[in-house]
This record gives sequence, structure tokens and C-alpha cells, in this order.
Amino acid sequence: MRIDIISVLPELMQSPFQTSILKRAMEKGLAEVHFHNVRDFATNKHRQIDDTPYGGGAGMVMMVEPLDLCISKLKAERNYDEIIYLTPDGTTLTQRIANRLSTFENLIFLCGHYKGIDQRVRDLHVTQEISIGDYVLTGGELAACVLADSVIRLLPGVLNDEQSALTDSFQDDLLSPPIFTRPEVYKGLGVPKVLLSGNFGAIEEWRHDEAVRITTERRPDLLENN
Ligand code: 6GU
Repeated sequence: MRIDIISVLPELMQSPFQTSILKRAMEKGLAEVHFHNVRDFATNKHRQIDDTPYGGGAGMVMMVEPLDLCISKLKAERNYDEIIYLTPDGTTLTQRIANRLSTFENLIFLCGHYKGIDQRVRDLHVTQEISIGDYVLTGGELAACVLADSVIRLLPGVLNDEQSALTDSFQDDLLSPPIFTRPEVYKGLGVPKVLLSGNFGAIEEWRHDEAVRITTERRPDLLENN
């Protein structure tokens, strides 16, 4: 998979891709992430990329031309499955969306900044708009990192044990059951006996029951999807 990320602050997004699992995914050639600085596509002599909104109001708007030039250049080089604008007014990211995006070859993530982007960029190019939750960030960059992480970890070969993505919280609309490792007793707190029993049928049943119990307690809304 190839992801092209367009931003005014690409330096904000370096470390997540240079560490741990995402780094290994890149090194193995399973994912490529390319950053594009909008400033490089500015056309006037001040290298301007934002301007005041027509009609007035607070804040600046990212100009249509630099973004159009950047996206058009990429589109001329390859076919994109989706061009995603990261924005608080997009569809809230879910595991289902991450799963779907993980099946694609080429994606563009467009990070908004300031008050947002000129509507005509959305009309010309954007095929999907995604938010990572009901709160406001200073820009789409951190959201783009979250989205990229959620998608790249699903690519075949990225996780060591392919099972582990399948048993994630949310993958079956259930939260995860409690987990334990050594020691067997810590500060008087033990481990549920069933986990020490070696009875894998009983262990699976316990884990499922716990997952349902915790989901019922914390996120009953998830159970309605089943
Ligand atoms: Cl995608 N962008 C910004 N600026 N804030 C957000 C967001 C995105 N998702 C949640 N809050």
C-alpha cells in the first residue's frame, strides 16, 4: 500500500512512521508513506498557501490552487482508490472503515489546517471525509497518523501473529477481555484460575463471557451492531 500525505506541517508526522511496527512495515516494503508539503505548490511570490475567507469571519482558509496542483500531480502519476480529507466534520473513524481502507493500493490523506480548506478542493478531488472523534485538533496531521496506523497494522505481514489483528477490540464489536502475565500473584492479587487450567475450551468461553460483560458495562452501543 502507498499513502501520500499532504500537509503544511509534514514534520509533525515523522516519528510515528520511524518507530516500532509502522517502521518495520515500511522496511518490509508492505507500506510506503510519502509526505508532500503544500508550500512546495504555492504559486505566488510570497509562497502563500492560505488566505482570509470570502464573506469575512475569523481564521484563514487553505487556498484551492496549491492543493489542486499537488493532488493533480499525484493523480497524474497513479490511480487513487480514495482521496481522504481529515476533518472534524467527516465520518467518525471506525474499525470497519480501517478494514475497508486496508484493502486498497493507493490512498491520499489530505490534512486541513487553519479554519479548513477551500470547498472547491473537496468538490474537485475529495472522495471521503474522516474525523477521528468529536473533539477539535489544531490540524489534520495527528488524525492522519491515527488513520494511517489503524490501516497499516491491518496489512498482511505487518503484525507478527496475524491472529492478533483478528482478536482486537472492535474487530468483532466486542471489547477485549482482561489479560495477565507472570507473576501468578502480585501484591496479593491473583490471576483467574481458569487461565491457569490449561483447558482451552474453558479459557475461550471465559474470555468471551468477560468480553461481553465488559462491553455491556462500558459500550452497550457496540452490542446493538450484532
Ligand atoms: Cl480529522 N481534524 C481536526 N482538525 N480535528 C479533529 C479531527 C480531524 N478529528 C477529530 N478532531
